Amino acid sequence: MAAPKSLTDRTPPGQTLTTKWPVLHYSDVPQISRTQFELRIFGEVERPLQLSFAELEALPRVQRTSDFHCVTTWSHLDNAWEGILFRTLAERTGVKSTARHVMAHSYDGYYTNIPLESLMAEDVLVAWSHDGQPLTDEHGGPLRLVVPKLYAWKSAKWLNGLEFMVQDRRGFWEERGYHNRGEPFAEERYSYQEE
Ligand SMILES: Nc1nc2c(c(=O)[nH]1)N[C@H]1C(S)=C(S)[C@@H](COP(=O)(O)O)O[C@H]1N2
Ligand SMILES: [Mo]
Repeated sequence: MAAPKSLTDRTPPGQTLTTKWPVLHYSDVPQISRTQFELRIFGEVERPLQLSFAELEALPRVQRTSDFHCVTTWSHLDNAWEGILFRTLAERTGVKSTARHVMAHSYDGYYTNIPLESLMAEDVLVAWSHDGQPLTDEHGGPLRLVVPKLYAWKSAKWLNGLEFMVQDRRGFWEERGYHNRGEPFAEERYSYQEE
């Protein structure tokens, strides 16, 4: 078995570890109950879906532990998430072969773009629980996206839409000077670094 990675190896360049879990977002915290909640899956798909929270919970659930890196330089390691693999949702909706990108949409009006390929990884999920507790409102409850291998601004809180796209479009922070891809270990922080 491979030796476990050291904390140093798990900390991307320019990041500092924190044991607290900071709360960070742009606008006010939307208060969405599980009964109000709805996830729309649309765009370049065979069967657009509109899932209630109960319908989501009925899908095969998974647990994944992963690290979280915010571009403002804090990292929070070993987050235990529970939810549904993005890949499971992609299979249910039937992604058209022309789709290459996804825009995640949130209840607060936030949106962020991610390459479809990055979302199909085994560690990407839509999560409703963190460290054994239901996600709090401030951390994105009822449901958030978790994309551990990209900076945390791609992990949309208060998720309510997944839009599959042929052409890429930039999200909220990607339009405001942040990198279109955002890989922490490559330190892809700002759009001026894009080739
Ligand atoms: N809907 C929404 N999701 C969002 C944001 C936001 O402003 N709105 N901020 C992002 C940023 S910059 C970070 S670092 C993480 C922070 O997640 P946390 O507050 O749970 O630590 O959420 C991301 N997801
Ligand atoms: Mo962030």
